[in-house]
Amino acid sequence: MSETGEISSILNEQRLFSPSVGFSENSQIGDLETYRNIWNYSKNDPEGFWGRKAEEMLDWFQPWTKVLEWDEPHAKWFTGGRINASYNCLDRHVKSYRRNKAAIIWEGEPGDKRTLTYQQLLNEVCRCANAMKSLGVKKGDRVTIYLPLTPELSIATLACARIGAIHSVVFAGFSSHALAERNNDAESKLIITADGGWRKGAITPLKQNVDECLAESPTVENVIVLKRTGQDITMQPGRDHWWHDVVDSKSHICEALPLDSEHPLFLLYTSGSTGKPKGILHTTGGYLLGATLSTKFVFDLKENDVFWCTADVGWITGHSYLVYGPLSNGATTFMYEGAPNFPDAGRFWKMIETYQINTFYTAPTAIRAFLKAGSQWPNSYDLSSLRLLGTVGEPINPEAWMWYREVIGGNRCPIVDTWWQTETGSIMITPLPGSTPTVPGSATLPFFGVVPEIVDANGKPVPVGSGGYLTIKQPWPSMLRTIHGDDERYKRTYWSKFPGRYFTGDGARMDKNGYYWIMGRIDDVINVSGHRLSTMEVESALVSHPSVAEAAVVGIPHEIKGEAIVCFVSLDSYAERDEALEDTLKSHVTEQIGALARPESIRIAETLPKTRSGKIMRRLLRDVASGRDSGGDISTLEDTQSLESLR
Ligand code: 7RM
Repeated sequence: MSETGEISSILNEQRLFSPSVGFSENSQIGDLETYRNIWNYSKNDPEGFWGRKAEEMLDWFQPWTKVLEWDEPHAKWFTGGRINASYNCLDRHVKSYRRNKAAIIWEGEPGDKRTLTYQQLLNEVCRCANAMKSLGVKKGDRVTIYLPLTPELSIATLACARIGAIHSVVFAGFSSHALAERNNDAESKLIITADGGWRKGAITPLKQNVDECLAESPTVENVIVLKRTGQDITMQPGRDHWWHDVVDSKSHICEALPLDSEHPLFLLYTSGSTGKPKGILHTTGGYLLGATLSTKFVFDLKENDVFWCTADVGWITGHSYLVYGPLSNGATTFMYEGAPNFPDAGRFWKMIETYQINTFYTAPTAIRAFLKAGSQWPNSYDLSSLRLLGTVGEPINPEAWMWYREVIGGNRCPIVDTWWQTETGSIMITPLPGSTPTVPGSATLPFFGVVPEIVDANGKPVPVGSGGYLTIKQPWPSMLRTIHGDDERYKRTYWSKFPGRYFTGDGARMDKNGYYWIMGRIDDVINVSGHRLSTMEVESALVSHPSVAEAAVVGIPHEIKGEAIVCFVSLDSYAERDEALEDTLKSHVTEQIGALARPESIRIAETLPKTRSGKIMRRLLRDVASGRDSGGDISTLEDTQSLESLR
């Protein structure tokens, strides 16, 4: 079986949670049959479906002539149409009853607070756009944005969109070298940054990083610097401009440019497993439609909701569900600058209580960290405003899912486990909260217009219940268009393994109810004695042991079995770290999964190496486990110390 690439699955989760009658009755898609009807229509007549949605949900300056031009693997959506993303996120709401509605409610890490109504946000975006124009930025130019999670981050993003400049947001946690690498690939003309940002009570020296980066980045002509932390920095006259000098003085009027639907909206860099980061290119009309439609239905958006997506705008999740999706829908989006555990592990819950947050969307790694910190933190705040919970970024283990449901959601809020990628632009596989019964650990069903299929190594669909490669059979509007400057890499990475299909790089299986179970990156699959096991399932078994907080599992070469399982675990704070623990955990995995999955070794670690967005970097752990030196790109690693101590 393994020659065809089938992946064995052992996870057998039976708990099923249906949305409450009250929730369903008040939701946009209130039953499974309605979902299925819409999905079938979107699958059978994608152009009809997407054309209708583009008309209903977005404002166009000029209608398109063709919904889709598909010349595999290159898609053009809504050709001939003219649109502006910033106009859709701002102007159209300002012309409506939403003019004085809060668009962004923000809290800084030190506790400072700001609220911007739609009108105020529009004014700021126009000023910023005028400032960029005065510095010579034109349609099609690239602008690097390297800002802390402040309202100015959204303002700068929307200002680029307004004048047709292409933004490349680089997460403020990246080093100067990582910034330079991205900046050079994009050949940005302008960098927008801040003196510093707050993180865990300390200052990240953003401007200093930019100065170092500029030594390696010849294309940059100007730098706009937001004063955030107030520490001393150097400003180079003629090149560096304070935000308050160059933006605040500008007119609050700047017409949104009518852009071709396929005009590039942004580049977002994502690290490949090896080699240099890929500049994922998204374009205007299709991306905006994906973000707008998914926000409305996946989060069952209500006019009065306060919607909180905890991601940074430096990641695709922040682009789609902190900025474009909520604002295009005219929603109120909450933003928080800093660390979840500053000054203590109650920070998030305190803000949920204060701002009466209704929808909370975060990552499994954060949920596991909260679980580890203890239920006493959320339990000391009133979380009853919450209506809906979401997760994204990694497979969520049932243990964490149940804690999230019980302790955060008070057994009342549906959980949407949303699967998607930087490349897909918007949510692809997800429950709809009013209609889809959920099972801990499953992302459940495809979103409208998404046609996934799980195949073996020969591209043949695998039977129900078997694991394989997750592919997408039809183009969708918010799909990436190419990799900036490297269309060959685009074709090779996503479209060559299975001709005619988009290859996600993830393993998955479908159960008898048609639910999808994402098994993690295909590179992370372990082959033990000819059985291909998903690392995620072994990790899930480990985390179900009371002593384990987090687990990462990798395969190392083994003479007999082909590969053997090595586990890295971090322990719960109260766990006893005795001699017997290794054996106990080995037996625990054997009990949960079977003798096949018995780990070769268990290594206790203080912390696990993660990307800055919280994904465990198994590639590095594989090197540690097999005693190799790590090559390749480690610019996304959060904490290089964790890797050192593991070695
Ligand atoms: C949105 C985002 C994409 C990769 C993807 C998966 C993993 C994301 C889930 C998930 C299981 C989920 N974009 N992933 N969501 N795995 N269940 N709900 O994270 O480009 O940064 O990462 O993340 O492996 O391919 S991303």
